[in-house]
Amino acid sequence: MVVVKSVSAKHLLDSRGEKTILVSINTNAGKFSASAPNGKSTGKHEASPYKKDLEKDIETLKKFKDYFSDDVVDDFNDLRRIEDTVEGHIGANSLFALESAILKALAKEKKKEVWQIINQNARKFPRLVGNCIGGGKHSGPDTKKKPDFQEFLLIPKTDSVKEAFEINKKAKKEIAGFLKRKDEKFENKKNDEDAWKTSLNEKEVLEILNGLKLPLGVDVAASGFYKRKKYHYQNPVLERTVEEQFSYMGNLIKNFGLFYIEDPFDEDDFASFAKLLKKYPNAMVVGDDLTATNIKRLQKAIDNKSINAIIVKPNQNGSLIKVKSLCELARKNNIKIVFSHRSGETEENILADLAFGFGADFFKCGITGKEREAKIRRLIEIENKLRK
Ligand code: 2PG
Ligand code: MG
Repeated sequence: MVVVKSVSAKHLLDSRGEKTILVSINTNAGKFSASAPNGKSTGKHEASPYKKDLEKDIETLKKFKDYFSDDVVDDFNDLRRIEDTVEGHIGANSLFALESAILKALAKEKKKEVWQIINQNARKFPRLVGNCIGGGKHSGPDTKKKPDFQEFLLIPKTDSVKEAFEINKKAKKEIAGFLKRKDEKFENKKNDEDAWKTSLNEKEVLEILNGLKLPLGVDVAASGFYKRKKYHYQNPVLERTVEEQFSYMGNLIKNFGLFYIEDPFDEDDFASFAKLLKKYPNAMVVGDDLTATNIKRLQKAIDNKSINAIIVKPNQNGSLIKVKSLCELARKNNIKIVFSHRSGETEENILADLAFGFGADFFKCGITGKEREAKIRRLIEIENKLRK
């Protein structure tokens, strides 16, 4: 069992150069740290990353530093004790980092891997979902012409994570060549998630990607350009009503054989999601901003038959106990689970253990960049050990 003797926290910079939290604990099993990532296209329903702000959470954790010594943690569910102590005092990012550090301590103390603390019998490897071209909020306000969709995703179908990673890296390189030919403004630049920046629009990008013969996905992140009941496209400039957005999404699914479509509508439009899923039951209709890793919103999506897949961003909720319940509810309702990085990432790799332990079907985590690769490599490490 683990006894948390003291806690400290400080800030560090994420891949975007923005501050995020690093929590360190001192335990009977040694010292452990974990950091949390930062989102940019944050859903309005996600839990607040900090109670008031980052510095205040650092202060609060300092104040609480001796409070945890009675909260003995001997298995995953004991994290609840920690949550009872800090509930209402710190935000989701801080709680996520604290619980992650405790899981690392528990794994060490029990001579296990972190994923084994969650589920000793986990055996299923998630399929990689890799962002190769980006637009929207992740490609910066300074980029004038860019796709309105936030992410264009490659989802290789193979049982091996290692092979999928190689396929995605190779495809991403190849894409640079295609972009050079089609996009006269292409400068080999990458965005927040290390995906290629382009001045092409979503249709032009999908036409290029279609040539790869890989299952394709998009994260429309539609809330980012939805205002006053209309979707405001910039490339080219045009407005789409909700009905027009619905038919446009349908056209893209049909014409490009889209396998995966995330947040095609505003984050409160459960009905349009449901309509799309009803019409295209073979596509993955994925909720991210819609569900915000929140169990009540998942239940609403289930009641409305809005989605058949859900993004799980543990730091969007903070409580790993709640993340566990959310995954159980999703699985019971045949909703695929997609564990996901954030656009502002650190080199923390616990996401791989969480995804594997919680039985994720997919792992959305970029393709290149040291913060993304750290997580994919950890998943490959688990694969190598288990498949030996
Ligand atoms: C998303 C995520 C990750 P952010 O919308 O799916 O790609 O973005 O972390 O900015 O919320
Ligand atoms: Mg998203």
